[in-house]
Amino acid sequence: MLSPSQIEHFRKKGWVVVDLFTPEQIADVRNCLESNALMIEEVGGQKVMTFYNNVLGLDTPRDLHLFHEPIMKMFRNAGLAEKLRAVAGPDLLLWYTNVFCKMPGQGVIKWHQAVEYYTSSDIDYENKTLVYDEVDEQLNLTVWVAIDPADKENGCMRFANGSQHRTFDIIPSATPASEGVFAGISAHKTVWQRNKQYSIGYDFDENDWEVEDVPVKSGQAIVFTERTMHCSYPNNSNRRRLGIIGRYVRPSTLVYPGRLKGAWIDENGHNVKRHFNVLVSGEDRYGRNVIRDHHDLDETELAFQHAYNRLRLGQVRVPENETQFEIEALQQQVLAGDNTERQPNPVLHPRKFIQWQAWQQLRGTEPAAAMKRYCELVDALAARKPGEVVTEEFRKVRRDGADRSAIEDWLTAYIAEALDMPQNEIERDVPVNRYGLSSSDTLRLMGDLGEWLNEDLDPTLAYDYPTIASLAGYLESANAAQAA
Ligand SMILES: O=C(O)CCC(=O)C(=O)O
Repeated sequence: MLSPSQIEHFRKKGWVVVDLFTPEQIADVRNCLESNALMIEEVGGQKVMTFYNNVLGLDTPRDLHLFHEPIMKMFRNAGLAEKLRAVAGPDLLLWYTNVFCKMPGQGVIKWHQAVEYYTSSDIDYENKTLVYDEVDEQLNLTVWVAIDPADKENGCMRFANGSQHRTFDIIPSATPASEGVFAGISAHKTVWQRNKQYSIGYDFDENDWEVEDVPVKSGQAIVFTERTMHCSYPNNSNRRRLGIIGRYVRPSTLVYPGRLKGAWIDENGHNVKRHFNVLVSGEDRYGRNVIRDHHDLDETELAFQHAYNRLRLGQVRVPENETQFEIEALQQQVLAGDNTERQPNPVLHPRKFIQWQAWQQLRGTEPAAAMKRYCELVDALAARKPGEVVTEEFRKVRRDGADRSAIEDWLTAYIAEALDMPQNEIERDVPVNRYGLSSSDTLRLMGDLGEWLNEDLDPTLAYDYPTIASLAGYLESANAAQAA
């Protein structure tokens, strides 16, 4: 139960800290997150914890409870539901969870509210996430659970006391995307901002409010309302700050209304076809939402998802041989269905072409059959004895000793294809960026050229040798020097 003083605190300030989870319960969720995260290092060395949602089939830190039991258990915990009832009434649906991992060096999350959506740049007013009932009081309660302790140094939350009584105006396109609300945690920036140039801001000035820093211990949670303005400090420490949130609405609120019209992509670009809500307290008297206790993956799909995670997380290594192509093709067949991609040019993109062919051969294969074969292959790889030779070179497509004119031809054909231009309009002595090749196109070109030549090429060569002729000339002489 919440005590009368906690209820009073919540009503007055819009948030309250509660002691919720035991060290064992926290350890279960911490282990689950750590053992299902891929740590990646961004350009500039920033470490980021990334996740895959096996029910939605997406790289995202969102809604991991749909697949992972420890997270589901945390947010449907009876003690938590009892506390929420004290401020939110008897009937509650868990509709959303999200992981907020602030690694050392990550920045601020700026002031925002969570009334119905909190996209930072690509608000689509027609495509709302939540539609509240006209009669019922609006509610989208957040429970922010500290997995790691959070303090002012490693990025704890801050709240504007009493702000929950107002809805603040959104100023669209106010801020460059690189400085938007969620830019401080890059995993979230990419979800909310995607490729947009601008991000929203709120018509809110913290100097007009009593702002409170809210440090929390591991196992404590902060419960706050949909209108309470909140933000968090940057992580200036050398400690990780891992938090996970759950969000709760009344069953009268329509979650993802677009699905009723078959529109499955939410305002953040997520495909929510398999999303479901969980009734954590009371009853649903409306029947408006998809409500389930558990995901609907059958045994075959569950086995596939676990096998898929073993590869994604590097627990099982795939040798670079035909098996790799088969595994990749099976994965595409399961996740995307029959191949509808355009055939890549086999000379320009040999690896992509082999992948494309392998996928093409699976046309018409039922997902269940593809999943079973995938699991067999992964199980066989996992059963290999240590020391067994695993790396055979995948089919070499490149002719050895490509000379200058062969490389020039390859580059000309590649650029013509990338820019959709006739080859005879590409001049070999003109810097390629004059044709409008972006720096990411150039990076991709160098990767594909390296693959064709079967060697690792330094991408900066494209800047040192900016024309087709100069790059081909350099590569030919480097090749000759190596052979001598
Ligand atoms: O964890 C954080 O730093 C921010 C969390 C947040 O903004 C939210 O829960 O809406």
